Amino acid sequence: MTDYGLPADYVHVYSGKVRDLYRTPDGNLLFIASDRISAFDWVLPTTIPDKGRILTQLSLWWFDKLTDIVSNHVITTNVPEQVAGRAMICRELDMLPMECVARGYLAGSGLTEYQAKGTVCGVGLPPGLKDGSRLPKPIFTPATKAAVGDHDVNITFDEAMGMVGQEEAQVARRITMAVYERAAEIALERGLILADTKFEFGIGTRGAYEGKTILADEVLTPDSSRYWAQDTWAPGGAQASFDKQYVRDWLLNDSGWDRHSGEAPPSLPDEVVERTRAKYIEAYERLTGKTFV
Ligand code: Q0N
Repeated sequence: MTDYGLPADYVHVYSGKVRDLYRTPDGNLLFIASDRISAFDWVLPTTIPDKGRILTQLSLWWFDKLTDIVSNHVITTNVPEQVAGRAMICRELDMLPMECVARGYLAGSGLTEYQAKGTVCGVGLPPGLKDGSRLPKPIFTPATKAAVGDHDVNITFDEAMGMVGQEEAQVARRITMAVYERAAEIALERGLILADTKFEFGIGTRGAYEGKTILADEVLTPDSSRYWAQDTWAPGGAQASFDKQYVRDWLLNDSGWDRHSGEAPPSLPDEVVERTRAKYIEAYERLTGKTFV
């Protein structure tokens, strides 16, 4: 958790690998995107300048593209000056205890399960798919949230129903797939494949939001999604990560760090930081068509 020098009446409630949550004086949540970056399940000792602002602005742009499909938790971006541009004041929701993932392509934990069992989250897939293959149609692949440092665990739709109830699981699946299809179409118009993406939902507790399923967290950022450049996409091996490829390549090939040693990773050289920052900005600018300032 970073010390943002917030006013004393903002109380820290949670920090993930890259995000920090505070309670505001009027009982809402201040959701802050830090400049921290993770790789190989570690938070790296180096930050990426402007990353929090880039991802917050991208997430807000996406929320606005989705309001006809689902309401979101954002109340205002009028936040304390210390976190201007990188934070949102959000409604407090009763969060669903699962991650809602949509996949249109095979990669990551989806690929791993497919290679072992021919399924992803219990959904049967045709034989012959490769790392990076497009799926016959996009699938809903929920996962349980793991504690910081642990991987999320894929679950079946039946298990999701057991956790949140049949009605809520169906609503979350319907919204997840509708948002994925909308976002993938927009991304492709900009030359980007949205291979998969992860959402968090909560249930509204008061007023017009009471009982409604609301989109929370940050959405459709390179941290919550796999974006691939369409012009270099080639199934049959891992695709270049749009944002973290320089970080992973340097850590694996040039840093001397052994990721299986249990040792924390080293700090990143300036060139890797700058190239990584440029990829986050490129994602923002390609998707939104706006210049990042
Ligand atoms: C909330 N988290 C952590 C990944 C893990 N609008 C909300 N209302 C109530 N609680 C939360 C939100 C939001 N967003 C989310 N903890 C509380 C789970 N996430 C946080 C982001 O990083």
